[in-house]
Amino acid sequence: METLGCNSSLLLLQAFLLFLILLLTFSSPFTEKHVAVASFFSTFETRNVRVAQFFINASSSPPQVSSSNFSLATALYNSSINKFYKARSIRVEEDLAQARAAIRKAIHLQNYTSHSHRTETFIPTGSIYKNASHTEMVKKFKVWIYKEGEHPTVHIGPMHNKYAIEGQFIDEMESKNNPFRASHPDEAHAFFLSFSVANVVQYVYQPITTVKDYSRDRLQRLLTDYATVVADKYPYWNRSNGADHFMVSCHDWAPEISKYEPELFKNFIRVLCNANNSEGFQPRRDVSMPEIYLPYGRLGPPNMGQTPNNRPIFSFFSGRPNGYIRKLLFNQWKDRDNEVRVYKSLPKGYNYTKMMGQSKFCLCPSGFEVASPREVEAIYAGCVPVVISDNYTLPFSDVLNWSQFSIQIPSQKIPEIKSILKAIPNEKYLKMYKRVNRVKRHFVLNRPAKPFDVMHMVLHSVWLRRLNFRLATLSQ
Ligand SMILES: *[C@@H]1O[C@H](CO)[C@@H](O)[C@H](O)[C@H]1NC(C)=O
Ligand SMILES: *[C@@H]1O[C@H](CO)[C@@H](O)[C@H](O)[C@H]1NC(C)=O
Ligand SMILES: *[C@@H]1O[C@H](CO)[C@@H](O)[C@H](O)[C@H]1NC(C)=O
Ligand SMILES: *[C@@H]1O[C@H](CO)[C@@H](O)[C@H](O)[C@H]1NC(C)=O
Ligand SMILES: *[C@@H]1O[C@H](CO)[C@@H](O)[C@H](O)[C@H]1NC(C)=O
Ligand SMILES: *[C@@H]1O[C@H](CO)[C@@H](O)[C@H](O)[C@H]1NC(C)=O
Ligand SMILES: *[C@@H]1O[C@H](CO)[C@@H](O)[C@H](O)[C@H]1NC(C)=O
Ligand SMILES: *[C@@H]1O[C@H](CO)[C@@H](O)[C@H](O)[C@H]1NC(C)=O
Ligand SMILES: *[C@@H]1O[C@H](CO)[C@@H](O)[C@H](O)[C@H]1NC(C)=O
Ligand SMILES: CC(=O)N[C@H]1CO[C@H](CO)[C@@H](O)[C@@H]1O
Repeated sequence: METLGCNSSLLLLQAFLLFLILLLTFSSPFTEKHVAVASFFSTFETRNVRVAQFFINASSSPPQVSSSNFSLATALYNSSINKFYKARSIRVEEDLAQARAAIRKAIHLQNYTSHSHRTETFIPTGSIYKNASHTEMVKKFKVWIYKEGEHPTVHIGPMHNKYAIEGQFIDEMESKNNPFRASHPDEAHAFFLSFSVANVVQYVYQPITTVKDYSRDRLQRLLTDYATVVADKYPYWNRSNGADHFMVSCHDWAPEISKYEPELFKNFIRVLCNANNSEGFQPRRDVSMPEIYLPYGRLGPPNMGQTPNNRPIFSFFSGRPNGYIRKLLFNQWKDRDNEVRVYKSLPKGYNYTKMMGQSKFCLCPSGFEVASPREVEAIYAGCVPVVISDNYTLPFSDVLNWSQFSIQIPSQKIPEIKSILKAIPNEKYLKMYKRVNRVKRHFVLNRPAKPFDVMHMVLHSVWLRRLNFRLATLSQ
């Protein structure tokens, strides 16, 4: 599972530098010099206005800053100590300005490769992709990891089972060889709080004896303390109001982490598996990350995907009836239909991974939370994911157009699953099947990380959000 058809030369960072900016649907967005940031990724406009309003020349966006907004910027200018911070920020902003310019230029020229003869290089063009720039990220992006705090709640997380991506990401970031790691915070474009929600729950919340012990306050206070410590000790949090700071968590409780101090965390980027829009997930600020189930000692399941005409099962699901969506699914489909095969547990002798590899469509209903490892399992198995959820922001949807390689069905349409899937012409299914195989690389976990894999995709989502605003110091 470590490599998916990438040969090792491809993995060289150098090759990656040649990668293009790709995107496909570029319209030419960069018309005005100063407002360029705001229009850069137009999906983030609201955030610009709210967060970064004094950071950019916002003459073309409606100014709507809350009353606390200007005080920090003004304080930075007026304090002589902060002149140093200003100089540092200018350097960081110059880097980012160059990256934006390079992206604009590539889009303008429609030139997505630096060396067009390097044909082995993966070029993410085509309708699956929306817009992104990995090239500039790999060249420039530097992340500072705060060193404060101790194991097991900080700097380490779960490496296996359903929250594995949380610990794997932390471990990758903390690794000495991580090329994105800044050697000094002054050169960083973003700041990582290497805090593990899953580990807090595992180590701080023991023993759980009464319902009261589930209360989220301890978790919320720990993160608040951590953020307060780094904001007191260093200038970086205040410089951006937390907008260039992020954390990563796959735990079910993570969406609630910032509720204790909403003001402190209002710009903070939360990279979450549980990207439930009804639970405070904000697609323009936060990042949706896939949940990946990792057994011990493996970076993913074996590849058992069959060719399209070797898939006798039309659609398939097996799992526990957790959460309201699966209850609806079971009521409607369990043991009812040979083409919508829904199991609570597989009969003896059936192999889950193998069955996914033999299915055309894999149902991926939300469980106790919106995210489920099934999207990724389906993609690994070359099975078109059928995402059954409400208010779920799918992973990397800034960049990947999920409609091209998956079917999305809201819970009210569960009774129509069969008719929806049956209405898909075989030609269209074959296209989706191919695209599933093309996007697979973005969901594969490699250690160390490799170009365009899931780790790079997570970082890239943070990079896009960081490109989208400027620090105060450059605007005057
Ligand atoms: C990026 O995608 C958004 C939404 O699809 C689009 O509105 C915007 O123009 C695109 N920007 C670039 C740089 O292609
Ligand atoms: C901000 O934009 C306006 C209108 O585009 C322009 O007149 C003004 O010079 C810009 N200010 C700065 C500081 O660039
Ligand atoms: C510094 O503060 C004074 C008043 O406190 C204000 O008039 C001035 O505009 C501030 N300077 C900057 C650069 O913000
Ligand atoms: C794209 O840019 C690279 C480097 O700037 C250049 O070598 C190459 O010729 C360009 N390709 C096209 C098609 O313009
Ligand atoms: C950042 O702001 C907080 C709240 O205003 C303040 O307590 C803290 O001292 C500031 N940090 C620095 C480094 O000035
Ligand atoms: C959540 O999904 C339901 C059902 O699709 C929809 O009615 C509701 O408006 C959504 N809520 C939000 C906040 O998006
Ligand atoms: C399914 O079969 C594969 C290949 O033989 C094996 O690696 C995997 O562990 C099996 N899965 C289960 C759930 O038994
Ligand atoms: C998403 O959040 C809403 C609001 O908290 C909740 O009612 C809903 O059950 C959540 N969705 C899932 C699948 O857990
Ligand atoms: C995504 O794909 C769908 C289905 O093919 C298409 O209708 C839609 O316009 C695409 N969205 C973007 C932003 O490219
Ligand atoms: C101090 C300050 O300038 N606050 C501004 C923040 O944003 C609000 C809403 O737009 C303005 O009315 C305030 O003047």
